[in-house]
Amino acid sequence: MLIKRAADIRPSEITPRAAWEDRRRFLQHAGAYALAAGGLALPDAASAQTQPGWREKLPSVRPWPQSTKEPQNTFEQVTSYVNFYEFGTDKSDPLKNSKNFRTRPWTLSIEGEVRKPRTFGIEELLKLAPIEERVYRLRCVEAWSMVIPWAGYPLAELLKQVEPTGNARFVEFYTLHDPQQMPGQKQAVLEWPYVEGLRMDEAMHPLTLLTLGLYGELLPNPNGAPVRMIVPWKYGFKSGKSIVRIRLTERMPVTSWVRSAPQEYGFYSNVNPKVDHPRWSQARERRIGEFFKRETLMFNGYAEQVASLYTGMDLRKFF
Ligand SMILES: Nc1nc2c(c(=O)[nH]1)N[C@H]1C(S)=C(S)[C@@H](COP(=O)(O)O)O[C@H]1N2
Ligand SMILES: [Mo]
Repeated sequence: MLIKRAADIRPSEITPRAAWEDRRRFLQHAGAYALAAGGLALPDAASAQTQPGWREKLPSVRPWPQSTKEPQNTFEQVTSYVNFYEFGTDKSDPLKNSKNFRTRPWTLSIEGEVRKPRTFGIEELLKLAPIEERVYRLRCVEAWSMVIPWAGYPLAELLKQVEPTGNARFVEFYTLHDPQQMPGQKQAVLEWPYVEGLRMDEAMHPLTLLTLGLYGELLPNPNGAPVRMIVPWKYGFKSGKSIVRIRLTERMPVTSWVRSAPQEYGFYSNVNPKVDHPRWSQARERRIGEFFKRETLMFNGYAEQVASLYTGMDLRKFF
């Protein structure tokens, strides 16, 4: 690896601007990077995705009555306008660079403060509880949003299988670490693997979705196949992709974004139009496909369901 931890990487790699700077550095060091990045130059965007799981129907999906009725973003938008830094920092990178990502076999282990630590195969996960299609809003901290028909079941269904102990106060989610398959991990954009976390009550909340599908099909690779989190009232980065390990802990996890830029990203990261990001406003957002910006709603529109989790907490302090 040529570039271990570039000192000039700006704190917020999550911003489009940072991604642009990244690209500029890429051009400046094109020769060196070409060697270092190796697998980044994968097949072009136009070529069809052929890996197993691409556009494969989920056997049975029942509608979820509380889905938002807002117009949905298209499959093409959801799979091509993507943040998944393991496959590159441009929105369009993951679609092309994840083409050969292998999601079978796949296991998810659950450990830490549980009475029955266990490893689940992906086939087991697909059968563990009835899969619902839940149309949720997803709002990125970069101030864009989409409406997406995810498929899955509450994470609580999985966690109750392993019997959390009384010491379990937080849940940590680990993305796969495999630089051979995930070329973005050859660059120190973040510390790998990607780690996210929730407080136990957030993890057990019925809106918190263990996500296995999208548009009635198995989760596409750019969106975190074969299993990811979706936490609809928090900024998108809380919803880790391609998860292989879940750990229940007594202490608050240090998440990837908190580690890389603690002054910009907090552990909670609830969508909150009143708490600006240090470098830009969070008051409004652009729905992908729309021209005019719309106002961002408290807790991304899920206040009625989740506000009580935070009673008595100063959400400017615990951002
Ligand atoms: N492992 C991993 N998970 C991740 C990310 C990432 O780069 N790596 N990006 C996050 C961000 S910033 C967002 S907005 C959402 C985007 O999910 P989507 O691309 O499926 O819409 O994934 C989140 N989960
Ligand atoms: Mo994001």
